[in-house]
Amino acid sequence: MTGEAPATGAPRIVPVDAAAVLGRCDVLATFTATPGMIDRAYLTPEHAAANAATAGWMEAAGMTARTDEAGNIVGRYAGATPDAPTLLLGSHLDTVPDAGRYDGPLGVMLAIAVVARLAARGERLPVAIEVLGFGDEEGTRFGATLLGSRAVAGTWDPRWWELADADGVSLFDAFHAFGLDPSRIGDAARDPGRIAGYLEAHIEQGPYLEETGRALGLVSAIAGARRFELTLTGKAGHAGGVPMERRRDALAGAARAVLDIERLALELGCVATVGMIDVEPGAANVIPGEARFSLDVRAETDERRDGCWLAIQNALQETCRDRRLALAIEETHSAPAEQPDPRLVAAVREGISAAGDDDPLVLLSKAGHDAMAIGATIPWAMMFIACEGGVSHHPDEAVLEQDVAAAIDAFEAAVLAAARRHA
Ligand code: HGY
Ligand code: MN
Ligand code: MN
Repeated sequence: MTGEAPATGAPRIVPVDAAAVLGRCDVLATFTATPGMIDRAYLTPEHAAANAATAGWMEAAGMTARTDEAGNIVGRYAGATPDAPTLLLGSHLDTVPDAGRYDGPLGVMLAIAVVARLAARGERLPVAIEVLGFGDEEGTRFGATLLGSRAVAGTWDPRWWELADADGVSLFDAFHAFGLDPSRIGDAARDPGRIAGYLEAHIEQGPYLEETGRALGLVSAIAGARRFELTLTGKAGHAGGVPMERRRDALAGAARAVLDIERLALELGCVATVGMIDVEPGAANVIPGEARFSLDVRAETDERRDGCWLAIQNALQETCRDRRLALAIEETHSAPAEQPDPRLVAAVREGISAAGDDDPLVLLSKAGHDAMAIGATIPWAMMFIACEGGVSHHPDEAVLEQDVAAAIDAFEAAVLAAARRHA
């Protein structure tokens, strides 16, 4: 690693401490579509505001900042030589509705804090560093998830252009409205041969680090998720006139399906969630003719997940037979379970050890992350930070400042270790 006096007249780079990292997550929380809650979706004005604020923090850390062809914000800190490969760091800036303020943004702010430390001491590494603030990890606007990181991984699917949001705006039109050119999406893809790897820091979104008194943890794998839109169709009718035994009530069928899904997930060691449901025609005095609901199924292995999905399908067909309903299935997302790169895991382990934990907890992530999309073409590893009560996807999401301070130290050491190993 070389030291390099900052050019005369260049602004002095100031390191960023845990309090500043948390303060920046608070600033990002103000960029929301819905006053009173954190709600920031892909390619929206609040996404643009988050990108702009993040670009400012990237530049203050000695990086150049740009918006890439998929709407991700990218900060670059050059390496010791112009032909140095690039180490990617990052996480996402979008949120679920009524989100917490750390799921995603904390990882981006930690990465910027690490670069600010390097720049403050004029240190250049054998790798360039790029910090990525991905625009669409949650997938809440268009249904497909990980769009920003999939563009960077080079796995963009042109069928996504027809995806539309709740207002009928297509992804294609949303790109134009955000100032992006859909025809250039391929330029967001990185050449894996020029990339040293990808490291992501993220809150655990589970209870185990806090329960074992640890600040940081290692990710052993990311569970693969499959998501569906399921539609049960019966027959709408008069809430008074139709005898109970003659009804084909789609919502009653969906209610049985939700409980079957919960039971099968518990029996088969998976996680399965019905997060959304819509009923047609949706009147108090009309028997529901149609119930449309989401299903998210995950497990440690794709085999176990797919076995659970098969069992759920069988239960749904039985309900349809019993209640004279019809079932339609649309798969809206599928991502395989992903394993990290052992060399980068060793670098993260070294980083956590530098922060004082020589025997870090190793955890399966049942939450999805951008790393699973990046992992299609680029080696990756992740570091978890404890979050209070494991709470996430909820405004009560919280972290301890001391854990964030440990995370900055650990992530900096992990970056240095990854750079050294790559060299
Ligand atoms: O759904 C997930 O696991 C992630 O938070 N998008
Ligand atoms: Mn996340
Ligand atoms: Mn999330």
